[in-house]
Amino acid sequence: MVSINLLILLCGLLCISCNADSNSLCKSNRPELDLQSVIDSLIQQQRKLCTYQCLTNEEKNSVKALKNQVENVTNLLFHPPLIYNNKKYVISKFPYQSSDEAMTYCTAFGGYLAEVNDNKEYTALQNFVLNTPAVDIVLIAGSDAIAEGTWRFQRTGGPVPILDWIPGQPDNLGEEDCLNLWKNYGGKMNDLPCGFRSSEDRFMCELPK
Ligand SMILES: [Ca+2]
Ligand SMILES: [Ca+2]
Repeated sequence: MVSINLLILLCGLLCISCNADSNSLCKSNRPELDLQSVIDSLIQQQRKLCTYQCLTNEEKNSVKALKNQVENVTNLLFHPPLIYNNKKYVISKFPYQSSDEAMTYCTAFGGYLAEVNDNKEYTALQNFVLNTPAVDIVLIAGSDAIAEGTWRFQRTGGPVPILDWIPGQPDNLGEEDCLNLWKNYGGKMNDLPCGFRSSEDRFMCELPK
């Protein structure tokens, strides 16, 4: 921060000397520096640094308290998390009324319904479901509501790259357009209704670590 201040001061002095003598080296053939914008950008950077470094102890304690509160609420609503690949995955301790409602919960915690992007992540999430007690069916991201049989992530619209169905699934029984991992079947995939199905069903969020 001290060095930024020094640089700002030097820039300021250079500006003054340029204005005082128009024939000085400032008016040479060298391309002109837009000193004002350099200064503006330095001041802006200094402000950014300040948003963290210039907090008072009282403010830092408020931030800490708020983080603790979020953690306490998270622990109330979700089973202990899985940390994988710089992400945090959590399974709800309560059912969902719809996949939209589940997504709203995930969004409220800064994330989204867990999206399986590759085989390693799939294996990690399967094991997470298998190792989490009192959980059987767990909703994750993926829907074929728009075109039956074409599975896409609700958030991005991108295709679900890994589809590893339980034998006999997807059966679209009644109308099943949402994706879940089923512990009873090794944590493999099944289609199930996007609305409320059972008070035993849970959902999984993918959150920033
Ligand atoms: Ca379907
Ligand atoms: Ca099914």
